[in-house]
Amino acid sequence: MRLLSFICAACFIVEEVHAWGFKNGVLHNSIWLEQAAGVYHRESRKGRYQLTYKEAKAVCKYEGGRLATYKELEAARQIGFHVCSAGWFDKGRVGYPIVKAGPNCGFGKVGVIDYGYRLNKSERWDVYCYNPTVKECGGVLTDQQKIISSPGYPDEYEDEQICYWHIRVRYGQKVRVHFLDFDVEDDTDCLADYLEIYDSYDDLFGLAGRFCGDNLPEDFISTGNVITLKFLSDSSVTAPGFQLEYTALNSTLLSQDTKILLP
Ligand SMILES: [Ca+2]
Repeated sequence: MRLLSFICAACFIVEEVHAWGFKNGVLHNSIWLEQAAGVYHRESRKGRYQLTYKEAKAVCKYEGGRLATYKELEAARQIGFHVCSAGWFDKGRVGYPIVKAGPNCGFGKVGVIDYGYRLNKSERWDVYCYNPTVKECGGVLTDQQKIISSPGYPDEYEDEQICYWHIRVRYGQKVRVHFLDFDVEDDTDCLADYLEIYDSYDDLFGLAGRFCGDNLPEDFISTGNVITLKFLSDSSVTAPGFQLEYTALNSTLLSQDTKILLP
């Protein structure tokens, strides 16, 4: 009987492993990783496919990393890193990691879809960076709706973090940010730790608010289809951080209302 129980338990484990393992060479997993094994994807703050090779290198360096090598990209892919955007990687090569074959991405293939070494380094693509110590935060988000948390949430974030989330929804839509939880080191003028919202795709223009403390900020609605969130923590005192949800709003109804109001 004990043996039978053991066998059944073993069957169960095999099934579990199977559900999350490779099936026909494809990682059977419904959640694709946004970063893995120190590799992550970035696009220009101007949008998709805007980086020359030189600019791509600068993006990785700015965050303390460097361009990923083919081997690093493939190692990340093997544990679930899946991105449908071609980017520069080491030595002027361009490609992207595909875990699950699909009709709209990767020509139905699985693997690092490799465009090879580009002769023209002025071509514009995204980039794949490598930084094994990178804090898990930030990224380029194009989903219609998503919950974003400070790194480690609901545990306290660490000192000296900087995260940028570039959010881009469809042209003609707006982005609504709704705060679910907020507790960031309190400080006059929020100069120590803060979350900033920019009504633009970078942190140069359109600062819409800087937040710290434990008051839940009000909802924010963008004027266009892009926003940037910047979270920064200084070298001492941490807190549980924040959680917020952004949603893409169709502004069609809104503009129809506006038209009615116009003379
Ligand atoms: Ca702090």
